[in-house]
Amino acid sequence: MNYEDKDYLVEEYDLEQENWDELEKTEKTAFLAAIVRQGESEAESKASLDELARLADTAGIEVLGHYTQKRNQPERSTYFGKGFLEELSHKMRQAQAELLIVNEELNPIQARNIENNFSIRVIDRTEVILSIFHDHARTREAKLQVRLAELQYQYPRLRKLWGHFDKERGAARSAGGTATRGMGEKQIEIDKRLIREQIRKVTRGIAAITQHKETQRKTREKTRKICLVGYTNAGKSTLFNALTEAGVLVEDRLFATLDSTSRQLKLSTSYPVVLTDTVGFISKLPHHLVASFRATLMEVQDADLLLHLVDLSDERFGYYIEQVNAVLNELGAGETPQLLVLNKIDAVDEGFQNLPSKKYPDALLISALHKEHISELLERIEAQLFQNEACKVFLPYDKGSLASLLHEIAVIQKEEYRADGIYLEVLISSGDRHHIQDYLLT
Ligand SMILES: Nc1nc2c(ncn2[C@@H]2O[C@H](COP(=O)(O)OP(=O)(O)OP(=O)(O)O)[C@@H](O)[C@H]2O)c(=O)[nH]1
Ligand SMILES: [Mg+2]
Repeated sequence: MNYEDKDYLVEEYDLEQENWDELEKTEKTAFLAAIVRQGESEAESKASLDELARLADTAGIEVLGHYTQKRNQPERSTYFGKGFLEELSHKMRQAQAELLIVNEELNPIQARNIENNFSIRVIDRTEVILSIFHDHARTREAKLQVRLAELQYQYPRLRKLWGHFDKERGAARSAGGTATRGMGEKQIEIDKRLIREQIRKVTRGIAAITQHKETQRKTREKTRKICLVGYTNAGKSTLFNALTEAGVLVEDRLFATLDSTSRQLKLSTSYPVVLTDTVGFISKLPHHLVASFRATLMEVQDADLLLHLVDLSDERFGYYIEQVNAVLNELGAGETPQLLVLNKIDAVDEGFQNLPSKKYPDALLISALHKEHISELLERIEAQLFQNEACKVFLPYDKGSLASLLHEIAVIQKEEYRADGIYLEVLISSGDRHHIQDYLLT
């Protein structure tokens, strides 16, 4: 396949023509519900539902109540028990809640049964997250990735996603109008073949992007790569801006960032270092989304160092750290060197600031917003990245090219031109030590 062919394939899936609609979310009020399993504490399930409420809020839904049912296994055909659902249906009518949001992914049969047997319009946590991603997607790459996750979610369900008001018409149109639909057809049914076709096209579009990134990556082989990772809303973009003055969008909402942005990071050596801001993680992140966002998350897999940013002002920060590490493992980046950075210390009472250092002795405390302890952070990054060692070197004058290389890759602390050569004191990374092996002074 030559270049033009590939370009053609990218053209083929045109998101503008495919209508990247704002979602039409007709339901604005909801009840939340979750199963509390044996061994799960009251506090855990409350925190998890609070997070779902925050997701709902970001998606533009007002939460009117939440309910939990204690059971060890979800009911196979309806997720919750029958009595619980009957009562819920009644309460929802009373409170005029239009939607039920379940805190886990429902399988297609469960969702259908809840809707049909209990007259409850139901969506799950995954659909809420997908709708937020849909609304926040700006670039072509993000849109393709979101679209892929949506299609994969839809495929076994054959029903429209929440807010995708007119999607079945869009699907028929983009397939060249091959599907003939009855004009008055009210029941929404999405043809599996059309979804498969779209999945193929979107996947090709993403593959082209991945390939392009791969090429870029190869040209950057020598560059050291640092990636900002963390729970959504931890302050990654704020720190990214503080370090690079890039002006990335910062917002107090979940999933403000969907695209990764990379910038040169200035350290004390002129060795090229690139810093990347990425999409935030969340617990129970839909599996399809992680898979779809592989192209965006390539930077994470490829990083020499991860800056794991944590919102210290949120009391659940320890849990978030675990969740982020779980996603990193899923991405194959569990073993990448990590620097734990506890952010938002300005929002934490001074008395509490030292507590986490017992559990996380290597962590660094900063405030990205107020640019506090940023220079310490840069020093730590440099030390971790290069594992710098102080060395004394004596170079004969015919090794002038090595001297200029040292100026690029090391921190020069002292340089003297003597009668028979150049005397240098340098900070150099362990990886670059071999350059000066033969000229070291002990
Ligand atoms: N008090 C305080 N707030 C901060 C600090 N750093 C960031 N914030 C706020 O936290 C919110 C989220 O910041 P972002 O930088 O958008 O967070 P993010 O991790 O990029 O979030 P996503 O892109 O949604 O995953 C914003 O309201 C920031 O102003 C800090 O050091 N102190
Ligand atoms: Mg961000």
